[in-house]
Amino acid sequence: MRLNRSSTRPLMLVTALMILAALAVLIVSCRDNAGQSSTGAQVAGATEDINAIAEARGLTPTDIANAVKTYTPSGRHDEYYLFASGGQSGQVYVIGLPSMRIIKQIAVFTPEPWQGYGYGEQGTMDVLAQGGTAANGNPLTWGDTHHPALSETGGDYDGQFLFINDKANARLAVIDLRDFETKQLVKNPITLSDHGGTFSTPNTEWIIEGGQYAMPLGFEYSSIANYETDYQGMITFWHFDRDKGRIDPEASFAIELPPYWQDLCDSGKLVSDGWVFCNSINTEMATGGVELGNPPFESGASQNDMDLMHVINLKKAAEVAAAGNTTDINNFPVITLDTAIAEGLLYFIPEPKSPHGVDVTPDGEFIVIAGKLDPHVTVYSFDKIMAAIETGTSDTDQFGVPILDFDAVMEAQVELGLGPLHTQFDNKGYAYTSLFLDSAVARWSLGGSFDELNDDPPWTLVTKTPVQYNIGHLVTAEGDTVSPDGTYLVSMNKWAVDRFMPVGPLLPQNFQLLDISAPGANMPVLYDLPIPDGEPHYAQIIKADKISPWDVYPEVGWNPHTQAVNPDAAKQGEERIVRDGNNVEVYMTAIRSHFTPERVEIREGDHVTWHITNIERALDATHGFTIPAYNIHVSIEPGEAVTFEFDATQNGVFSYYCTEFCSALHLEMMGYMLVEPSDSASAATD
Ligand code: K7E
Ligand code: CUA
Repeated sequence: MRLNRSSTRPLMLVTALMILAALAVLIVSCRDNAGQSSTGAQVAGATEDINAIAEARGLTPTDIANAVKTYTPSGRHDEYYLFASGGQSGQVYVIGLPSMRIIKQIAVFTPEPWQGYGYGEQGTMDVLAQGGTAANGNPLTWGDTHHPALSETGGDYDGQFLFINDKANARLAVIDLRDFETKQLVKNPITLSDHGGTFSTPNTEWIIEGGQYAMPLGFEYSSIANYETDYQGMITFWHFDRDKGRIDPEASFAIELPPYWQDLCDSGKLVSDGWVFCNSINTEMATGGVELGNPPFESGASQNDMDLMHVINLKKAAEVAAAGNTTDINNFPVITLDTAIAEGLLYFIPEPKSPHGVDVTPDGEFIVIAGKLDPHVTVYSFDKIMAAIETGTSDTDQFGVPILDFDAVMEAQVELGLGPLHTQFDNKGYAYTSLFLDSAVARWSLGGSFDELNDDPPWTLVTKTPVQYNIGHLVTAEGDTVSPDGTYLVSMNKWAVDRFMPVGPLLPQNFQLLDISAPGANMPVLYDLPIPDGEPHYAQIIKADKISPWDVYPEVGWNPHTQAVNPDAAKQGEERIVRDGNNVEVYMTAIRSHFTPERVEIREGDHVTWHITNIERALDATHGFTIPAYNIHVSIEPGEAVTFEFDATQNGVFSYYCTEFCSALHLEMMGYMLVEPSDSASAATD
């Protein structure tokens, strides 16, 4: 082998691969022969250096292959964006694949100082206020984010918007992917906890928010002794207005459901477009009370061999809601359970056993349920469900909801292992299911039109890859669309245990990247990424070229909350301080390396409205702004105009300054706010 160092780029790549192949052999032989390598003489000096590094670091040939699959040189961009829920952080993470580099955290339900989210800037204060207040009247300042959903066009991610739910408070958020900022929070008006959200219909007309723990809809008190009569489940369909980039609560509605605990949902697509599938747990309607001698929830809610998958005719339900055939609860239109039954909007299908995930295959034909207390996945056929609805059934639950015959609609059951939770898909006719108790990812083959895509017989377990440890969700590239990619899978593990250096009793979560590009039994783990900020649940992965965010805001004076120029924004050359009685308005601009004005003189007791426009047009020329002691911090990105308000309650001298190291003279980018004491102020007026 001859290495040509002046070769062209493709040649260099070939050379590099040859080096790696040689290296793999070399390391094995090094280990066998205690450093006496027979192939070592054949490769050039640089390669021996690599070999020495690998040796010193104890890297195996597999490690090196994995490194080459994920290593992303400085300056090179990733192939995919992964959007992950941030769990208890209430935020969303943005991660590049295959490098697994965390690129951004998007502030959603929780104030975030760097982005100036919830520290005075009016737009973000308004967004957080939309999320409602806590029981003590204070703002809610966290969320338990679970399931992000990218907007879709024709069943494919279109890269325009991202939605995510807050399970703790039954809220949704809308994030605009032009600037990766949260634009809207919506509080569910009839229930307190959600879990089955967010899921998008194939053209994002509807964002699905399923509930979780049954309660009296509308939050009114009722004794738990009245559980079966006064407590309800629900599913809410939020209408998304794509032109406005906002959920339109006026055009949204909910359906009342029995007080089972509805868990996850998925939207139909292609053949099943217009239908929605949600599973449920606790069809036993256990109400707990272990302290009174009752069975505890975890066993009380796990008695039945079958729970009930909810099959909902969304298309028809939307017509029923539009026709006004609803009841208002807290001024929100709700289709009652009786109406849902009478109009044929709701059917049940038995599903084993305390299931967790429900996932629709890319062709829309099959619905996969994973029962966490059953070692199988159960697959239902949409065709058969439609036929069974057509035939009709006399079987109902105690609330009168028709139950379809399990055998008539079940297509297949595949035994995978212990604790199956969630399922994703690829482009080779495989499905991937997380096995929580086995701590593994199972690859299994689909039937139907997917059968021809691989050599494995339909509906069979193909292989399992162990993951570290106790996987919850998994996500494949473009995995919820009509055309998944089949390149990468990320295993979202609940426990890290020994994977990272110790950091005390609270350990990070562990995201693991798997290469699923080869068929059959080959499905290696490539990389571990610790997540230090909450327990993410679900994520979605989209091709990088589908996302085209703005470099800088389109025009100077931009208001990100209206996505338009704010006519009242401070303008260069028109900076000023205007007083009207006790109201003071400050019009300020920011550019490297000064604020104009640099002195703001006001009086104690003034109400201050302060506008700042970043008049920069250069990429990444962000300025931050803080007034110490007033808990004000804003981030002003190029072109952005921000406004914040406060009462000048504390007199004294306040040095405001830029908080982003923006230039060599960044430390000089400051000014003084002088707040004259009120007694001397009145003295001055006299
Ligand atoms: Cu954690 Cu989707 Cu909320 Cu399963 S859910 S793990
Ligand atoms: Cu602007 Cu530092």
